[in-house]
Amino acid sequence: METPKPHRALSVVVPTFREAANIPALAERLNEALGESGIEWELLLVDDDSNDGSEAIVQALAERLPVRMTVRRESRRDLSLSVLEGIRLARFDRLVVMDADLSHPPERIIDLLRALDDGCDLALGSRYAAGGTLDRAWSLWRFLTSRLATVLAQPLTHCSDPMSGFFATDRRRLPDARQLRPIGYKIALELMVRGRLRVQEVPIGFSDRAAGASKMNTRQWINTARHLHRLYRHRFGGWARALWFGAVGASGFLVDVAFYLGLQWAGINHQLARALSFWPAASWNWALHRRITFRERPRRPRTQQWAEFLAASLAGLGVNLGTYFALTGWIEFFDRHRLLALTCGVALGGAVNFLTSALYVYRRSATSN
Ligand SMILES: Nc1nc2c(ncn2[C@@H]2O[C@H](COP(=O)(O)OP(=O)(O)OP(=O)(O)O)[C@@H](O)[C@H]2O)c(=O)[nH]1
Ligand SMILES: [Mg+2]
Repeated sequence: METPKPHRALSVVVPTFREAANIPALAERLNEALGESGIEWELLLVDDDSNDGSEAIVQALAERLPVRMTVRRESRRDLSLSVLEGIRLARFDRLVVMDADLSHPPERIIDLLRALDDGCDLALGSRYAAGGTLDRAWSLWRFLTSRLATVLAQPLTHCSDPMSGFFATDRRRLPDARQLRPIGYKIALELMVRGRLRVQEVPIGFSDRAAGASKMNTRQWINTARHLHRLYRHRFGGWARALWFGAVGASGFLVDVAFYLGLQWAGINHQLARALSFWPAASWNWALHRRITFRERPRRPRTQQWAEFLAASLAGLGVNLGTYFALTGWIEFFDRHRLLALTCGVALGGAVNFLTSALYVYRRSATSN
């Protein structure tokens, strides 16, 4: 057998939370995938205090395979911070990061390493690159949310699957951990954006988790949104807030339409449905701005701030409609190009809404009431 070449050695870092059912199969498949390559490897599991018997399973496996587990005992679990911990503790500089649930095929690691050897900083396992596939078991909801997150990350990177959690890299090419501020699940995105890494994508077949339950929940989705917002501000500075404000407004429009149609479906006439659907949509926007867009601004009493935001939204709506009526009523050019008038109204109304929000509703000083 070929003797292991130390420079090709590899640490496989895997964040885990309640993955006892998947760990043995993961270690075995890694052993099969890497065993014949001559690559010296270790599997380092970074566990968020799962308390599900994982530690005992790893101890038993460690008698035959190069597997170890480090346990974080932080008050709040966090996938990205677990991965960073693993990167710090790994025995080798060459790293692969992947999930424990066998969604990421260990057999593709060799291809990721080949791409890394070709000279990129990070080789990314991609579901959406040509040749990549998704599990058919994905629900429509999961597919749509995944695609939405991917689209929102597009201005930050040029790859087709920036939300992927399967990648190979070299620790020496990564930015210093002190420059990183990840939150939640998207550690590859954090490394690529803040480290300005050269990325090469490798298509993979992504399967649904082999066993155990998903750890993705509403809090994690909010964390993903907060993370994206942080990266936007890092990349685009102050403009990112206005951009983000617009994106939240667009999502509010969807809520508006959903309520408008839902209420009519429940038997309410269209004018009343139109008048009612404004409130949940504006409340949705208010909540997202409070939790994400203006998160660092001082917290003020909810009801008062909510009422102020609704007033600001109504003012924005007034400017929006007023602009449309004025332009189409008074200027013949706009009467011939009404969509342009509509766009001007939306832009002006949005600007009014943004400015009143930034300067008043979510103001910096909590004492200027
Ligand atoms: N250390 C740590 N690992 C986590 C945490 N949340 C998830 N993980 C692990 O991160 C990987 C990805 O989590 P998943 O639950 O598979 O997330 P997902 O792939 O988006 O969703 P499903 O595949 O549908 O379950 C798995 O190995 C999890 O065990 C966490 O808070 N801390
Ligand atoms: Mg998974």
